[in-house]
Amino acid sequence: MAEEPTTIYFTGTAGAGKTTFVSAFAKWLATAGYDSVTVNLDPGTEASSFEPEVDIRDWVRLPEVMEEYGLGPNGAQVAAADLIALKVFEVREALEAFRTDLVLVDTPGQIELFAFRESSKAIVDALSGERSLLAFLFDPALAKTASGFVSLLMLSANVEFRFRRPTLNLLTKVDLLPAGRAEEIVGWGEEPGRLSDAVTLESPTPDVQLSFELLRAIEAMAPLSALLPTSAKEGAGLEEFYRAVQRSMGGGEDLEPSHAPPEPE
Ligand SMILES: Nc1nc2c(ncn2[C@@H]2O[C@H](COP(=O)(O)OP(=O)(O)O)[C@@H](O)[C@H]2O)c(=O)[nH]1
Ligand SMILES: [Mg+2]
Repeated sequence: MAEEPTTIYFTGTAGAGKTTFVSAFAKWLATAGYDSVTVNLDPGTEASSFEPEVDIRDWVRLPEVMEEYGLGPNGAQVAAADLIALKVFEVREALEAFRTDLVLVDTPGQIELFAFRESSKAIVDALSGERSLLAFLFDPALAKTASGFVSLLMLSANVEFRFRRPTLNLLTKVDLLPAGRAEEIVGWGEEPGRLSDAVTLESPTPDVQLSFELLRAIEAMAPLSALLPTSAKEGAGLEEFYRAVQRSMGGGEDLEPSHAPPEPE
């Protein structure tokens, strides 16, 4: 077991599939013999199928924030994002009760509450050290068009830039895409030329120049990282994601379970 666990923050637009993916990935890890601890940092989550080991709702609950501060749901989300930062040491203490190699952190549904608030950087720094990375989830509802894909790439680069941590890009819910579509989208990430062609095809107007400039900026900012196709519903891409995490943390392709079944005597 490593001294410091690897912490993965799952981020992406609302409904991209963060909570579902964290839940499915934790189950896959357990089945494959790896241990992990799940942390929910979304005070508004209502997913009942997912029972995280550490839950921010033990300290900050959206309905209570709404009532206490006289706020509507949106205002309460923003207030809660900062209240969470005040509870980060409680979260860390709760986490320290677990000995694990891998911590999976589900972040608030609305990405701006995580990506664009100073408090989130404080949370990430308090909860994890060098061995931490981000998983940015591409919702196929947006990623299926070339312009939507470019927008998500920008957002992913933005998150990486803000948190200064390695960022793995995942395409979620591929079970919802018609045959061949996931491959096409993944291809856009592999070859910017194909993406440029798709952008032009989609809107052959003068505005397309802007998209090209954006594309060039993305290419210059960071090499396009491969987009990993996944489906939490069908369990697709979970092992590949685990391998990508290992590689990203310099652990090579070592897939030895930390808790192999005991040898018979
Ligand atoms: N078909 C399908 N639906 C999914 C998958 N992952 C998530 N969903 C659905 O997408 C919606 C949003 O998922 P959720 O995990 O709550 O997204 P979050 O806001 O990013 O946490 C829910 O209705 C999920 O059931 C998947 O792999 N396949
Ligand atoms: Mg969620």
